[in-house]
Amino acid sequence: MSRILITSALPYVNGIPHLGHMVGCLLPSDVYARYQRMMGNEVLYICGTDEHGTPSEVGAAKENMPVEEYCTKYHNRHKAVYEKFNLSFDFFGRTSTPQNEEIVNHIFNQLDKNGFIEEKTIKQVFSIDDNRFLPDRYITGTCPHCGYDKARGDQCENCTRVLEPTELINPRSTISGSTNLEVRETKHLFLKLPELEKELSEWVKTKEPYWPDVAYSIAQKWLKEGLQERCITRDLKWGFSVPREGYDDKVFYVWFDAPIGYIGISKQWADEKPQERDWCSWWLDAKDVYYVEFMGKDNVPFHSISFPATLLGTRENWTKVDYLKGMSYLTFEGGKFSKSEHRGIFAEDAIEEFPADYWRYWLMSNAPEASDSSFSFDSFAGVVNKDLNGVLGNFVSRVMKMTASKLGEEVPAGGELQTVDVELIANLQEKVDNYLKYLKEMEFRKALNELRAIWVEGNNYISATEPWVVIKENQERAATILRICLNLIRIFATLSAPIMPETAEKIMAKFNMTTEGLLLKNYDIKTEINALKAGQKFTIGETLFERITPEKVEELKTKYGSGQ
Ligand code: B3M
Ligand code: ZN
Repeated sequence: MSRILITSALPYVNGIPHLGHMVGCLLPSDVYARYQRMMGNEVLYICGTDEHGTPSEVGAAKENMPVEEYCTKYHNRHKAVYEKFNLSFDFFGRTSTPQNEEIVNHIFNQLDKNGFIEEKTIKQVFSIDDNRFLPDRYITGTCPHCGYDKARGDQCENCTRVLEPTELINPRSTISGSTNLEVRETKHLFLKLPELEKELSEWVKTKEPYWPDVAYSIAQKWLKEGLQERCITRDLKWGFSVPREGYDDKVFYVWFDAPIGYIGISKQWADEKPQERDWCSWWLDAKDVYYVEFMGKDNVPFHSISFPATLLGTRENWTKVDYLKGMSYLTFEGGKFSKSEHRGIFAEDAIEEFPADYWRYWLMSNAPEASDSSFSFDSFAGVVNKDLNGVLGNFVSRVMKMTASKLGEEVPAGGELQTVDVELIANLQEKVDNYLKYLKEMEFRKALNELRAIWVEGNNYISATEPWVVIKENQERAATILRICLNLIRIFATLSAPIMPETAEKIMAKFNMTTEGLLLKNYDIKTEINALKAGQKFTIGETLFERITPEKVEELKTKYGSGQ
């Protein structure tokens, strides 16, 4: 058994998650965590809300609320909606906790002790009308690299470059819109990335065979351009205070404490049950831990460069990322999801419209891996109707109804296998091996293609063997076919469990069983095809998936701003 540490990028607490966030790191990490648990491995799967920084301050001010209260309100909203999507975090915590502060301070002190922190006087943009410095998102302007006119002071989300507020062209205050700005001098602390560049570069090189191209090439691009010193403090009130004299009006930069938050949240998890949970064994001198991070591509520089450099600079043996799954973006019909423009469907609404598994299946089938992908209600309805209702749902109900009406509501005994059955087993084994290989490699689209092909095998088998015809002359042979088909249903439930946990549970409930204890390790169709024995009762029960009608699609398009 191996130990697999999995983190999903920590969503900003102020952002209401939309489908793009769901598929950008949360869902793929959940599928992977479920897969690893079903492989019999020990998993620690961590996520939480990223709470510090300007977005929270700006959001709280807009809602006229103390920032702590604001963060709690939105943290709870995130938590609730992720539960509805069945994200199986071992713990969903927060970055603004005392546990995280303790680890942030420890890491900062280590970096300082080892000479990787430097104080510098720098020029910052000060807004005269707002009477404050404008760090990060408090300032908006045109990106000097790509010309995008809504680039923020810390990063351009269009070209993913990390920026300094003073680099922006035509800058304005995000708070007041004022352009009455001036540049003033102020002191800040910097992480001396150039001094860590050589060892970081060597460390990144060892990852070449393992990291996906998106991640490796972003890291390489940064290293090629040469690392700059990174400012790790900000002129803000909301954040962790900096243990240095003269820093009363400053806090740590959110991107300094957010990735450390993975560790802080693990400590929060352990503190709940200190006798059972040892966060240190996952994070310090943990030789047997394989660490996988999931994130959107704009987060890759922070996870492949600044965070590992921060950990390297402590001269302590912190667990660093082994595999970094950087995802591209999901667009809404080719454009952006936007709450303010009522464009696109957000997670809280999505889950009111359809069960989680409809979304989980569509999103994972269309995961933006090698390139961006686009959501549309036409595609969504098409996939639900064809794959879920038409292929999987139809197979389950057809087999159960046919068996019930011809032979009764239990698995029939039947007789020996024939050539066509043996061929089915061989075909399935090949597809299952591929499916599991793709899940292991986090090639989600390919995995989902294979899963669909596995369900199709079931439909092909029943069409080829025609048990409804055979039964007229040879009841035993028909019973064998239906016994195989009923076992296929259980196999489909097991294989689908990482992607569609609720559906897997519903299917197993038809046999009066649960998904507990189902494993994917050494998955052998020859054995699994005989798992349900003759006499095992089943109930047809409810349909697994409802068709989405063209009228419903039109209604959804109007409601969520398609074609705007
Ligand atoms: N909150 C950015 C984002 O949500 C940021 C990720 C932090 S991961 C440590 O895209
Ligand atoms: Zn740009």
